[in-house]
Amino acid sequence: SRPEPVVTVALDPDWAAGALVADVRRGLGSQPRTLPPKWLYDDAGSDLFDRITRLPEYYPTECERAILREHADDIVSACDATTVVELGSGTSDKTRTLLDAFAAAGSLERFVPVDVSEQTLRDAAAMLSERYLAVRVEALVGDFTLHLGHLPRGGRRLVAFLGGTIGNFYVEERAAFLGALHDSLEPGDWFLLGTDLVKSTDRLIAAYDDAEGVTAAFVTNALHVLNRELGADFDVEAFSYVPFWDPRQERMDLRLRADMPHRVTIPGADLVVDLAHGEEIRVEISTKFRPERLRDELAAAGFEAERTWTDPADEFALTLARR
Ligand code: AVJ
Repeated sequence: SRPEPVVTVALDPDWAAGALVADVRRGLGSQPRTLPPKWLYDDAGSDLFDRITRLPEYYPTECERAILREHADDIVSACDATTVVELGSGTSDKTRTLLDAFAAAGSLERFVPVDVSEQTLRDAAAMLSERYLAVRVEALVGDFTLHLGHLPRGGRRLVAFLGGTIGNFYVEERAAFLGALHDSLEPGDWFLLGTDLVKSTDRLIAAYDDAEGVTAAFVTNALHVLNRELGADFDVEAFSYVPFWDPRQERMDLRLRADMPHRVTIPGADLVVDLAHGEEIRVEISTKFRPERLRDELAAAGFEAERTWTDPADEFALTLARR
């Protein structure tokens, strides 16, 4: 008989709709105007992000993949995990390299992919349970900023948070996330974190302002999401994409700028926003890290960084930490 993945739904779609309204009211209703990046990943946004990962300028995906190819066996032998959890797993594409290494060592009992997109998760879970016949797949439909308390217990767990997604958080959100993760784990559990590293400004700008304009389309999709989900009337053409490097905070700051004065009505959020000519909405930040600072932040949250692997050009890092 075919193995069947178990899928638990922690995310309530009605609640998610309410959270979008709250985020829009909070972020667009005050200055500086912001929108949280998590709403960028509807179907169109997920496709655009997928295209970003294949752009020649966007190095993080390929760097992280190279580290996993080179060091998956080291990761498996450095930790004694029997359960692998992946936060924001999507198609679990890169993770397969890691799971293959665990499976080859015969030590993996369970894989827990966690993602907000139920259909993507169901498809990935079905594929994975066929690929790893000896592994129980227990998928969790959830938001990794809210539902860490729903992670299955027992066994020794390794939580993987890849892709540099932690760079989307503001400093205080990062501390809150690491603290919540610490609370949801047991002493001896493991955390594998992917982070993009500080590097030359030119290289960073190129990665977030690609020649084909895919990143601009991805960020602009935020306005399409609000038009569709909340009946907003953003004139999407009236905005330009403005990516820049913030050297003080060491992060990319990705914004949309109104090219003319623009009144936007957002009925679903019961909000009218008057944007001045040149006014900007910050849609995403992407923080870049320095290894020593990362170790300090992990330590402050109760994790001890035990190993760090980078790609040959030191562009991206995978850090293995212990709770
Ligand atoms: C998925 C958050 C890691 O910050 O590099 C890519 C998202 N935004 N290009 C990143 C993104 C614009 C990406 N993360």
